[in-house]
Amino acid sequence: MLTQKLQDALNEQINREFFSEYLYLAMSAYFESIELEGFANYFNVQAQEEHFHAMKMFNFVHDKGGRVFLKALDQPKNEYGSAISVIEEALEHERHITDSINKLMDIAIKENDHSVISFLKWYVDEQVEEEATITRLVAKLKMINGEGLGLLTIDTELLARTFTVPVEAN
Ligand code: OFO
Repeated sequence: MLTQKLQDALNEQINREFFSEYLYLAMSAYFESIELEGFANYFNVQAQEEHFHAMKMFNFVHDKGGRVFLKALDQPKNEYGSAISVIEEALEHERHITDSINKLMDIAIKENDHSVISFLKWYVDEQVEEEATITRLVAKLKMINGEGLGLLTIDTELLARTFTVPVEAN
């Protein structure tokens, strides 16, 4: 069983993960509109990861005998000024998600629910990787001033990214 407080907090996080999926799909669509298909692919894959994050939590709430209540998703931003501004906003968003996972963990600790604490450790670790990946991308884009041949080279590299279900989650 989950306490009401934990169930509510997990439901809020499920909404944030689905919003992340939606946000990254909007970013992917923006990159499609400016013909940067590698960046579009990167965010399309990122959106699939977010769907996985949301569903992993969705299933966990049910496994714990709780109830999932889906809420409305906010409208994501659809227009951006440049590739680098998208990546910087993605990094900002991931920092916000890390903060929300940490707050969720704080609640699980206060409620003394060891199964939720154990479950959330996967997300704590995942956020380290999420932030590191986007931080590197921001750094690379700054090195090339976010334009020209460097931008096209990174775009080509990002075409190779594919979604794979995390091994530890199988
Ligand atoms: Fe679910 O980690 Fe990004 O938002």
